[in-house]
Amino acid sequence: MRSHRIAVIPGDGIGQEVIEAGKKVLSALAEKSGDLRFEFVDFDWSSQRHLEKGEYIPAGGLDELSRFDAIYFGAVGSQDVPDHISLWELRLAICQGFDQYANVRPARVLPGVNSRLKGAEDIDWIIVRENSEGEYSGNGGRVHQGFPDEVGTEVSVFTRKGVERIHRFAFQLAQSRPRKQLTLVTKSNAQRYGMVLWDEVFFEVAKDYPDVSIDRELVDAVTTRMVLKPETMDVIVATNLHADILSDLAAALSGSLGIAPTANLNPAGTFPSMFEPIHGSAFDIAGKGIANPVGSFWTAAMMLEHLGESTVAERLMAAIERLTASGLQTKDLGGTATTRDVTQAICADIER
Ligand code: GGG
Repeated sequence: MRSHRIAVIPGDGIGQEVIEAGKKVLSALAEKSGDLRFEFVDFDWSSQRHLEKGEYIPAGGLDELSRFDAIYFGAVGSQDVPDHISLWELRLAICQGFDQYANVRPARVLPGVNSRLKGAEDIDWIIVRENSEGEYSGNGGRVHQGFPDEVGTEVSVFTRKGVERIHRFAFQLAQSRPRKQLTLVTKSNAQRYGMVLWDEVFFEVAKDYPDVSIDRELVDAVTTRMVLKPETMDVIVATNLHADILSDLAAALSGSLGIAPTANLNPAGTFPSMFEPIHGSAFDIAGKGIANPVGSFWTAAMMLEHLGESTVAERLMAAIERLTASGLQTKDLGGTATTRDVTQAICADIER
């Protein structure tokens, strides 16, 4: 019997609904396999907990989490807590605490999904987001708060180590794909220090991967290329902030933010990696039972792949594609199905 210990942090809003759905799907896969077991341990780390106890993660919480094989995360964000507090105290505390420096975001149009973008069937991208530093270094401050001469600074920090390791990761990922193509995205015309370091290190690292074809874009220009020439791109590497924005665009072009998955990887394996749908807590639709759980299913497939369960991951991806192709879709995709309808349908497919 193969067994995996999974820490489950549904978090806020629809995170709770889609992760519950994802657990059902993982349990159905384990049941069907017969020789696979998941041990789920639920953590109530959320904005609700912060409001009640003054903390998202209890003392010793990260130590406890470090003993799991993987983390299955929902979403963070609440109307009752400022976003910069919820994000930093939960999601970023885990990503940065566990050095999950490689954030991997695939985008493609699943069968049956109407993307509205002409040529969207050519979207087959993986966006690699630097996930540990840059614009998310937490470096800055405010003085003279509330006065007319108030100042706020937000300093991006790019280290050679941080830049080199994400480029190497992106090159190796590109190398593993049929097209072996990697696009570097920066804004080095306007930002002449950290972004130039990004460019320079990229071209140094490129010498070690001669089989990968490379090109380079400014972040503003790449948005038009993503919309107008989606077929010309494969793997894209960008900074923490740029890739966050580009991956939301990629998800929308592929049909819906509700579909897209993310892996926050600690490639060295010294800490667990964390898997989450890219969407946030979407509190406008939370509690209505209409959230699209497909992003959490695809996320589960990425987690299975990471856990060495490639065959089960493939089985799940095939079931996801049959599900979307069947036309049973939630509101974000133009359908009327509920989270429960979609979850029951995929579980029934897996159990068949
Ligand atoms: N599941 C992803 C999530 O909860 N995201 C919340 C969010 O606001 N993220 C912003 C960011 O990661 O930059």
